[in-house]
Amino acid sequence: MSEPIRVVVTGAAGQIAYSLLYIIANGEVFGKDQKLVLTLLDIPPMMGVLEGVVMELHDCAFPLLTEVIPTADPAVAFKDVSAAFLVGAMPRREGMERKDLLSANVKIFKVQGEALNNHAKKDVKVLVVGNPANTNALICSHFAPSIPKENFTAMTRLDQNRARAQIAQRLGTDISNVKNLIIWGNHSATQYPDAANGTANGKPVTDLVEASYLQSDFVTTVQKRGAAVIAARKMSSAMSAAKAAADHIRDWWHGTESGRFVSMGVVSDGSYGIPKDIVFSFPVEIKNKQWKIVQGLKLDSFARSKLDITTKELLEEKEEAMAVCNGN
Ligand code: NAX
Repeated sequence: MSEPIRVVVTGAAGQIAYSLLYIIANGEVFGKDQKLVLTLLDIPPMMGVLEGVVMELHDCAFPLLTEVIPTADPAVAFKDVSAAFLVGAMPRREGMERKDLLSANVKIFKVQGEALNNHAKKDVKVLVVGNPANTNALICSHFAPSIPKENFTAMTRLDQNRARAQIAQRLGTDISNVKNLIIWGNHSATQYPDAANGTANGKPVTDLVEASYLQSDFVTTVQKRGAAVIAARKMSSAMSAAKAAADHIRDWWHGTESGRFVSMGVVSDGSYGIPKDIVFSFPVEIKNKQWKIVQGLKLDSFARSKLDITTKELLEEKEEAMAVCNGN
């Protein structure tokens, strides 16, 4: 058994965290021999609910969980953390403009970026789940200049998992046989789910599934899957979001097997002609806790037009977010 590492989950009294905390504390992210101290951040009105979550974590009797620290203070939550799941965010309320939501969340992620900068380990791995996830990750990194910007990522793994599930169901094959579907761009309805490099049972997905489906219903089903879950469940995706967050950090921590890539929102380095310094979902491979954007994949004119749309949205979000930060 190694020394415990500290891991923070924000929005810890919320519905995604309720599923996520079980997966983390059960050793499915950092390994079955890695002891953990969990710090749980939420806002002051949620401290009572959070106390109930803490009771349940104790009652699960997880062998790896050495301590649980609930708090409303970012300085306590982020102290010496090696990994941060930033799930908590302001939800969109009825009548709220996209701009209002962005503005509320920029303020939250500014505070949390500063707290990471001042209190976390310098090699902390940060995953932003709270929406708008890509731009929140960018803001967080901006306010944590002492931490490498490669350490800030946004979650598009749920979209990737949704894409894999769609293809596996269509082909009637086991999901573990479906690989390398890519999510490009923003975690929003402009994302581009791309099957051009995907394989199923070692064969190109494009040889197995009609192009007309891959370019229309497949794309829109994945883009709108979150809304479909809300319409059915009357609540947003939580179990699947928690599983995806765990997948994202587990792969970052332990690496990806050769030839398999995963989608992550990362700070663009200009690959594939995407402007630098926006958080954009790319296919990545991971070794020694470092991700690398997979290079040399072909993008046809259809794919390029989709990437342009999602890029434009991310540039607009960045501009709005920076205006909020600068008090404009
Ligand atoms: P809930 O509303 O159930 O929980 C959010 C929790 O965050 C609440 O307990 C709230 O008090 C807390 N919170 C608010 N402000 C906070 C702050 N400043 N510090 C700490 N905690 C704070 O939402 P849930 O369903 O858990 O979703 C959380 C976020 O994930 C939302 O922003 C949602 O839009 C986003 N999602 C992102 C997904 C992705 O793929 N990137 C998919 C799932 C999900 O929709």
